[in-house]
Amino acid sequence: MQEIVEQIAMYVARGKVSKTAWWPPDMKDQDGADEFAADALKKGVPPSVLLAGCILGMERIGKEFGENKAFVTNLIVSGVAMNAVLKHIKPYLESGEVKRKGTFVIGTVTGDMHDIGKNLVSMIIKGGGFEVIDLGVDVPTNKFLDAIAQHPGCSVGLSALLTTTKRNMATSVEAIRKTYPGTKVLVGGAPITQEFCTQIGADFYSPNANEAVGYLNKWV
Ligand code: B1M
Repeated sequence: MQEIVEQIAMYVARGKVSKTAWWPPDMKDQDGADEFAADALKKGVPPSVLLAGCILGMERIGKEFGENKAFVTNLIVSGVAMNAVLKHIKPYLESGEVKRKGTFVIGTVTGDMHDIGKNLVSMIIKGGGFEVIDLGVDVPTNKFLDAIAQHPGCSVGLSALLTTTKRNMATSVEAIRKTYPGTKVLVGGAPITQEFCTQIGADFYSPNANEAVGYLNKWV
């Protein structure tokens, strides 16, 4: 299984989306993340193994970017490659038996366009039996407030991937707290910590999707 994790990580880190993709030039006409994921699932590879490969690949390209060894365009193609894999594992992640334990509103905060982690959290929470209202990326505070008004009793999740958008998360959480004090607020994303969660008054910090669904299950 480790070989499969490494193979997927390579496709994602190098941004090899599919056989027809021209990037990267040295892999022209070779299978990409799309074909490999479809084939692996057919052979019975657990979706969690493919997911682990994606996360490893994203960590690698993120590290290279942080060291000025990769460009934003590399991040973009890696994101497309990861989405090509997620497309195949989505039905597995979302196939929770028990449906509609409650409603969960989720979005990436204002100024932040990162949605891969948020989408993953959405899928797993959906699979955990919740109705998920996904507000997308760059979500302003008033959009979170409107969604809570439309879905009384829902819980809310905010994702942020940039140090610079953490403050927008704080602003949104503060407004949610003030307007809808009973609403449970979850926060997550790479720069978010338990300490930051406590500081901004959110109810729960989750470093990953599984802990988020665990918290919702406990609370519901
Ligand atoms: Co950007 N980016 N990016 N990027 N990007 C990071 C985040 C960065 C760490 C890269 C680096 O420097 N090493 C860095 C942020 C530095 C910082 O602020 N500390 C960075 C930067 C700087 C930028 C730009 C500013 C670059 C530029 O333009 N100069 C720019 C900002 C654009 C904007 O948002 N306004 C930018 C743009 C982009 C792309 C658009 C090219 C692309 C995003 C594509 C997309 O999302 N559709 C991108 C990518 C792909 C990354 C990296 C490489 C990967 C992010 C990712 O998808 N990871 C990232 C480096 C890295 O993280 N290693 C990087 C995989 C995903 C599964 O993990 O999102 O962490 P993650 O989600 C996890 C957990 O965090 C958690 O669960 C998920 C599953 O385990 N989680 C939650 C997330 N949300 C949660 C919510 C919850 C609970 C858990 O409850 C509600």
